[in-house]
Amino acid sequence: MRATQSNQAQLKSIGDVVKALQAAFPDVSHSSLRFLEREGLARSTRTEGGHRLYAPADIDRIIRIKRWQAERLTLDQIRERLAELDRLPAAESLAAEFVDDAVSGDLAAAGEVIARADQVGLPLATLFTEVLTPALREIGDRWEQGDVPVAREKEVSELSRELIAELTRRHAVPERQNGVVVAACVEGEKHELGLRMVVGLLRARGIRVSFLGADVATRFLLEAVAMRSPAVVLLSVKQTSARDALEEALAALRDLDDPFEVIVGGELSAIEAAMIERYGARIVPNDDPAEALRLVEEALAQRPTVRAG
Ligand code: B12
Repeated sequence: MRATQSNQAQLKSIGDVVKALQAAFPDVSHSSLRFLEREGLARSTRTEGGHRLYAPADIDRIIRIKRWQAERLTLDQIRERLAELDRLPAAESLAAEFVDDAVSGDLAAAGEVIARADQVGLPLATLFTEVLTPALREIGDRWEQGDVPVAREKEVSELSRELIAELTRRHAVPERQNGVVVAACVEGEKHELGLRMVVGLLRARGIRVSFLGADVATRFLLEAVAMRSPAVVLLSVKQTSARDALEEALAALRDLDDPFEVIVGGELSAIEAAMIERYGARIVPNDDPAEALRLVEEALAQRPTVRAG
């Protein structure tokens, strides 16, 4: 398959993929990736000159294969699991199944939808952004219309928090030593599931994250920055009412004059883009967690040494 111009920016060369994966999977090499492709397991696209390029989904697939190899699955067993993955219902059907189970109160079944999809290798980013996120938004809409009681919405939020934490732990790979990310929801912002997903994706790439969770007062954010000397600070803001807290945090971070990058995500970030940029911070295209991963990787690559533990 040839690489199109639109997805070119996200593509990595075979050398970059080997470098990125070697800490977690020391046996990954140019020849092992070519071997997996000859076996019909790994996928890549090609440049005009015939060089292999890997999209994020291709890299997720390789990680999945390497995990299964580490669990001693044979190539045939891996082939079977990958075929199961290809047969998995579309993300939107999985989201609908999750919503139905969750709204009817069968939280175990809702959790199973996610666990099963994860087990056959649906990429973490897809599980997060194409299954759980739309499912939670749908539940929020139904709650707003009075179709879902508050107590049920709270149960489902808590289940989702547990699922995201579990998936994050399961997919985490050994940490690279090239910088830390501090991640927090601004003061008053209790919606933390989106940022949790971003943290999960970063840890799945071996990026070290100090995650402070929901509703973090600016003084504690500054404390974390002093403690960790991060290369990147990630902030999340969803509710309109948290706007002033965001501005306070951005002003305080700018005053530190430290060489870290500030990246803001969450639903309010696009609306407040002008204010955010005034403080020298940036927003993430489409508020997309996978894009955040790319921006963080870029920032870490520019600042390769760890300054503090
Ligand atoms: C779950 C939920 C809660 C849970 C949160 C639990 C938790 N641990 O996070 C609880 C019960 C605590 C809650 C409380 C409230 N909620 Co609420 N909640 C929701 C709900 C149903 C889902 C939110 C969610 O988790 N979505 C899933 C996540 C994964 O998606 P996301 O937040 O959209 O994030 C995505 C992106 O924004 C991005 N992202 C997020 N952060 C970051 C950061 C970076 C760096 C990047 C790159 C990307 C990124 O990643 C995600 C994937 O794409 C929404 C409904 C909706 N339409 O969103 C209402 C909703 C957000 N809540 C709302 C309200 C009003 C409230 C309350 C005020 C209700 C009340 N009266 O008490 C309180 C406020 C609490 C507070 N002080 O913050 C409103 C917000 C209106 C507004 N825009 O201001 C909504 C939209 C419901 C509605 N339709 O009215 N809520």
